[in-house]
Amino acid sequence: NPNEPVGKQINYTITGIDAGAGIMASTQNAIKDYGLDKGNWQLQTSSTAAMTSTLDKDYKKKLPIVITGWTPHWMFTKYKLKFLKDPKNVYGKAEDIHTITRKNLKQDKPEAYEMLDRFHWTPKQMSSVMIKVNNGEEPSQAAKNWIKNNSKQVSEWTKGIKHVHNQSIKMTYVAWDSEIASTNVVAQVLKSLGYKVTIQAMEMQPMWAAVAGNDADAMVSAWLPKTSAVFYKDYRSQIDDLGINLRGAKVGLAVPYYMTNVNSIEDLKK
Ligand code: PBE
Repeated sequence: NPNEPVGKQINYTITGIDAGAGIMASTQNAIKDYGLDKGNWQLQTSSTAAMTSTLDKDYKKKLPIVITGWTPHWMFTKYKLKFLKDPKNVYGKAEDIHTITRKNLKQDKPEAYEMLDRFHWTPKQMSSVMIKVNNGEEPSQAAKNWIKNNSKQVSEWTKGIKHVHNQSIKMTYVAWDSEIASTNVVAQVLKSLGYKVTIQAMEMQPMWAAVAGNDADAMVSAWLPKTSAVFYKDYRSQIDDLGINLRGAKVGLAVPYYMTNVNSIEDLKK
């Protein structure tokens, strides 16, 4: 019934993604901090694929839905969505994505370290790879194509770095669309320097633990300062933070544009 409060219409449910994601922990905090738990709001765990498929279904019927949203992601290209205002700043204003390596990578594989240290791109560039993959292109192929079309920028990441022989490098990532895009691009560039590159998808906690424990060399998937904060804090002394590879990401709760009466997380209490 469209005349009922939005919470009632959607069973007081926020449609989320995989349990390990930082955005899920932040959303649990939001539910508490905004007192939504008192209104029986709950966060539904699923996966990005399940969340976007529910969004697709509801969007076509212009039904209300509240999702865990972030950019860069094609959900904001494919659908007209808005972030809900977050006056308590639970999700933070903007996020950056950092490159993290194991300790001693600089000594052991200085060429890879240097390239990883130089790697940086924009939300728009990351989105363009994500959209190709969402349209069915193989991630490695989408990465190769992107590199071909951005050869000038990519050459800045490798300029003067000497090629290696018989060296391997292992990257870990979580299979979120954004990290599939960035990890595949970096893997292809490391390949062009002569490395045998393995990329291994895992959950967020094991990904951090692998790099901290020297089981993996690097990852480019640390959303900070808020989204991966728990892991960053736990592993800070066991990893190297090479700094920002993408500036201006964002995380929060999002709704479709047609939910004109819902503009702030506070509005969910009505
Ligand atoms: N995300 C995408 C991740 C980081 C990348 C926002 C879903 C998260 O930890 O929430």
